[in-house]
Order: sequence, then C-alpha cells, then structure tokens
Amino acid sequence: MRIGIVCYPTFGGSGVLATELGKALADEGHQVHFITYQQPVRLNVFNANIFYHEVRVPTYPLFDYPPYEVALASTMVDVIVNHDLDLLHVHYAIPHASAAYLAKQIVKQKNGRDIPVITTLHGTDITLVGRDKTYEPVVTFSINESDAITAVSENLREETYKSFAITKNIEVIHNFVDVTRFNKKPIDAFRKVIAPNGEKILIHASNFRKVKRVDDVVKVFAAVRKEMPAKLLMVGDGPERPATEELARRLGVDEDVRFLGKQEQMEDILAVSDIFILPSEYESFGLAALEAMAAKAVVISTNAGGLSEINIQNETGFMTNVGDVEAMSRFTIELLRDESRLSTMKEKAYEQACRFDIRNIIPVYEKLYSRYCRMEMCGID
Ligand code: GMT
Repeated sequence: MRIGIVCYPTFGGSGVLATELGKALADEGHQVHFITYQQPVRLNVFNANIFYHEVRVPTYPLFDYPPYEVALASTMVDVIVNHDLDLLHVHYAIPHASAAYLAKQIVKQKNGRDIPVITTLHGTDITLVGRDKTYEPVVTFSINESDAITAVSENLREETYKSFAITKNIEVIHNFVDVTRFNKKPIDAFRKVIAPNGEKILIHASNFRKVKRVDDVVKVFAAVRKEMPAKLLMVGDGPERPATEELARRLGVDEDVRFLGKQEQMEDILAVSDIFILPSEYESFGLAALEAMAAKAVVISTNAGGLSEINIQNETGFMTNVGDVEAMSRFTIELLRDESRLSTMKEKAYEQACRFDIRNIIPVYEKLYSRYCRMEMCGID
C-alpha cells in the first residue's frame, strides 16, 4: 500500500510511535510517505520505501502566526495526488485531523477520490490541549469526520468519549516497542563512567513538561540517596528543566544527577539503567516506560491514565497515586536493597514489554488499513 503518515517530528511520544510505525511498514514492503515540517528524529535509516515531504510554511509580514495548518493540508493534497496514496494516517489530532479533513475534501472535489483518513489519538491532544474551549469544536468535528479513529490505550479511549461528543467507534491499538532493539547488552565502559563504584542507576526520560512532574523524580532520588549510593540520569529537555536542576542542587544531590538533554540512542542509556521513574500526572500510555521495560528496567510510576495497562503492580514495577513521593521512594529503596527481587522484576518487565512487541502490533495496523484501501491496490490478505 501507499501510506501517508502525518506526525510531529520531535522527541514526543506520538512522533516516535508514528515514525517507528512508518519504518516497520516500509520494512513490510509498503511505500510510506512522511509529511512533517522537519525530518522526524527517529527517521535515521535509509529505506527505499520511505519518502519524506517537508511542509514549508512561507512567512509574510502580515502573519504573526504563519498558517501551518493550511500549508500542511496543501502538502497533503500534493502528496495524495502525486503519489497516489491509498490512505492517510495522522497522529495527534491537533491540527493533523482537521488538516486531513480539509485535504480529503479538496482531493474529493479535484480528483473525485475519497481518501480514507485514520486518526490516532495519543494523549495530550485529548486530555490537555484538545479539551481547551479554543480547540474543542474543531477537534470534535475532525475526529468524527475521520474514517477510522484509534486510541493508544483503553484509558485514552474512555477519556475521549468523556470529553468529546464522539459518534464513532474508537478502536484501541496499544503502542509498541521493538524489543530486539531495546534488549541490549549494557556497555560496561558507559556504566563505569556513570556509576564508577557500581552504584545502582535510576533514570527518567521525558519532555520535562509540567504533566511529567519531574521534580518528583528528583525528590525520590534524594530520598534514595539518603539511604544508599546511587546515580540518576535525566534524559530529555523542556520547560521544567531549569527548575529541576535547581531542585537537585537545593536537595544536595546534583553531584549524582546527570542531565543528558535530548538523546537518540535511548537503547544504550536504558541498557545500563536499573529503575525507570515516571511520576506523571497523566500518561495515556507511557511509551517511555515501555521502552525502559524492554531494556529490563523496573518501572516506578503513578497509576495515572493508561499506565496500569502496561505496568503491573508488584511484578514489573510499582504504581502509586500521583504525588505520593514517599511511597515511590519507599518502593525504590526496598527494591534496591533486594538484589534478587530486582532481577526477577527486571525479567518480568521484559516479558511484559514482549507483549507489546512491534511484531504483534504492526499486523493490527495493517488489518485496519486493509479495511479502507482500494481493493485493486490492497495486497493484504
Ligand atoms: O506528552 C508527551 O509525552 C508527548 C505526547 C505526544 O503525543 O507526543 O505523548 C503522548 O503520546 C505517547 C505516545 O502515544 C504516550 O506514550 C504518552 O503517554 C502520551 N503523553 C501523555 O498522555 C501525557
């Protein structure tokens, strides 16, 4: 099939997921056309089946806000028509679902073709941004106008029905991870640099937005450090980073915390890590936690949103209520004191990640696509 994928090209979970999906579909022989304003960060391989179309947004002195959605819809029309796409799969509703609706109508009028649009809801497009009155009518309309709607967790499906007047069925297709990529042997030299005396390594990775509660990560780590030697890796960047660095200094743990910024080789960093901390106020799914589990890290998280769909209490990790730093710290300290429990839970985390392996989920997307593609083009049983 010829599939158009629209996503944010940045380090956010929806962009990562969409890019990995496109790469896997290309490996399966589909022609994949990424339509984004920048080369997606995980699009770092050459594959003859992958095409990248950059959305250019011309500026003009009149535009305080250059009309990205218009430029995106026009690029979609161009790619649909000139590359004869079978369908368009957009990730993150805002503004991708409404731009896709516009492109669909234009192609219908110009070429008489009704291009199927699939919208995948990821999280904050529904739970934070989309709910805002400023966006809500357009989000509701464009989701309802999609030919198929998917959500990355049961929780997100429920949240969508609660917050928007959605009249169609939303299918749940869970996020996935390539376990063979993340289950890597740790690089000893790297571990030695981070933890020269064999200290246990804790890790957090996110875009450092308020919803991630990154200060809780540092508070948990400070509690751990009072009890035992340990190191903390903070991966990613975003608005809360300066305050979090300041907190680490204030709590006197800055010598043991490394802020690594945005990183592409997550598999190497996760491979040396023992515990992944995700104290988010909300996660529709928690792709970063799933990648950590595939690298055999135990997950200490909140029980918010869809996190309980991947993290199993007392098996693959621990979950607490949002903001319960005391319980998160207690679980972490107890686990780090019990080497055999830690290694059992690491194995369980890996087993759970295998259930979400890319090889199990890609066929589900292919089956969904096959319902919408033109019979003569389909090539899927
Ligand atoms: O909020 C983020 O971390 C980024 C955001 C995105 O859409 O780029 O992530 C959301 O989508 C991910 C992929 O489906 C999920 O794993 C994250 O849980 C979700 N984030 C939130 O719900 C806060």
